[in-house]
Amino acid sequence: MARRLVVALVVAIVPTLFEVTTPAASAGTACASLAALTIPGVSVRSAAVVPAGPFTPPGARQEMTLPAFCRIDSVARPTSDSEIKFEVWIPPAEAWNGKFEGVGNGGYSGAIGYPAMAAALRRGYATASTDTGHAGDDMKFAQGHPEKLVDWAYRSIHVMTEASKLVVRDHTGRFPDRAYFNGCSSGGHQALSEAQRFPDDYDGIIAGDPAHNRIRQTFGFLHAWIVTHHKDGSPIIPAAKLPVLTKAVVEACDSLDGLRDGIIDDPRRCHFDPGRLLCRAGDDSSCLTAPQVDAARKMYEGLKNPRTGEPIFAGWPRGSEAFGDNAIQSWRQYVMDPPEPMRVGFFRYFLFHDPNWDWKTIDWDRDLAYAEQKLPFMSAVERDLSAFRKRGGKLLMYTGWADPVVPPQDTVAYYDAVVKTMGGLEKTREFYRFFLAPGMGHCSGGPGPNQFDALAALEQWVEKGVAPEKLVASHNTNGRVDRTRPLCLYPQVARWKGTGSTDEAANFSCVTEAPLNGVRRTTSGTR
Ligand SMILES: [Ca+2]
Repeated sequence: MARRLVVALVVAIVPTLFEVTTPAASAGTACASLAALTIPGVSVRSAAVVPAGPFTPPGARQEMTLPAFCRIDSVARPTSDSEIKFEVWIPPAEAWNGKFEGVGNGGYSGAIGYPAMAAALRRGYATASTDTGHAGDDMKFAQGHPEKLVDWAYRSIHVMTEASKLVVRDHTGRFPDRAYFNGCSSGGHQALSEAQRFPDDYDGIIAGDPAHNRIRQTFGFLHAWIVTHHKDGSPIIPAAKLPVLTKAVVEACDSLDGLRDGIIDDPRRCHFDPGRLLCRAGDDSSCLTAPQVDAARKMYEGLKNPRTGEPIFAGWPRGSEAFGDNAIQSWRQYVMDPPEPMRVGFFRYFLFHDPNWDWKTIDWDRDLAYAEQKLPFMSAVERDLSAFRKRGGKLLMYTGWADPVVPPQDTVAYYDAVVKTMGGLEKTREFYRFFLAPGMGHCSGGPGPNQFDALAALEQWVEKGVAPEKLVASHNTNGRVDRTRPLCLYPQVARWKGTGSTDEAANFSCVTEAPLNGVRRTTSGTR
């Protein structure tokens, strides 16, 4: 109810902001002249042609090599406390593919996604990205600024999208033929939020590893930190032991899918118990102490309501403990390494407005109910996507089965919930398709094939009506492709045909396996 009210208010506000006062351009306004463009609620700060060659975005350490484009740097202020910076990049007429791609953010953002804009531009897209209304990843931005929290949560992407289309029209003389949104992690959250809240914004949407169950995800991080840290704040499982755990998990469960390839196809079928690594005599680097075993079990188990036993948020999948050298390729970055719970700022600055709030006072029951009642706009968990379907929108979602940040079981649970709401799998697939990447980490990386062109697949679907049955993904080592594999349309899985290299996608089929037995559905959120 509260969310509906908030959305209704925004819908009421936003159209009045964007009643453009300039006449529709027919031939297009020269790039530099766009600085004088008038869009209510938006200030164009600069507009200039960037010639082909090296370009160093603001705040970036490395230069990019880009084709020529018109760069428009703007600020949108849908409320008096808003300061939503966004950039629009438009290729010259001869290079423009006639389309627009909005790109998403990571974390709590506070930064324009220049690399994603560069990728869009190189494909001929006009593109836009926003800092989501504040600078930097620190969550203090919302302390005393409730409108900035709304900007971050969903408004900035919508405002950026509407304004960008107008900027494109003014410069090129027409609105984009198609609009796509492409994001992973928080960008995946933004993607689903757009499909749910502003279905008219985009013709096609890519939601990668979506962190859209945001409130419960944050409670999940808090719980994960508490069960994996000593009272002094040091991690119970040392970083060096996480790869030991992954190695044992993969040894135990690799073959369950019929192929020993270092990849666990579906971690829900893996029931490896870390107790198998219990040290027999004293602690050493190859075994786990009893408290370490307990901490690992709780990571897999996830968060349950202590009063009712009801699952609140999924645990992390077996195989996600540590599969690479970077902290993001393990439980380290979001759970083990931080000196206090990750995203504790949610409770301090967003929910309780108390910078001294002590996580030890958390009440999983009362405080979750309070958060979902007070900040429903922070999540994007609506499962009725009728409006997006009705406007002909296409939604492509993917996630990594070894994601150590956003538990893939939660993403699966959301898709299953949408399927139920939207009239079954076949009806849902007509506009919303889901691809799971075995052995892929958070948005990329991992032992499984994790590089694929979701946008090309979505273009085919939106523009040619060819719905993707699979995405062919590649795995790279030192820049060289050493394995390709299809990512199959959920709930299908890739199975080797029995002949040919197991490193070549052509030797795999997408098949439907028997349903999981005894697998408990985890987390549903306010769905
Ligand atoms: Ca395997």
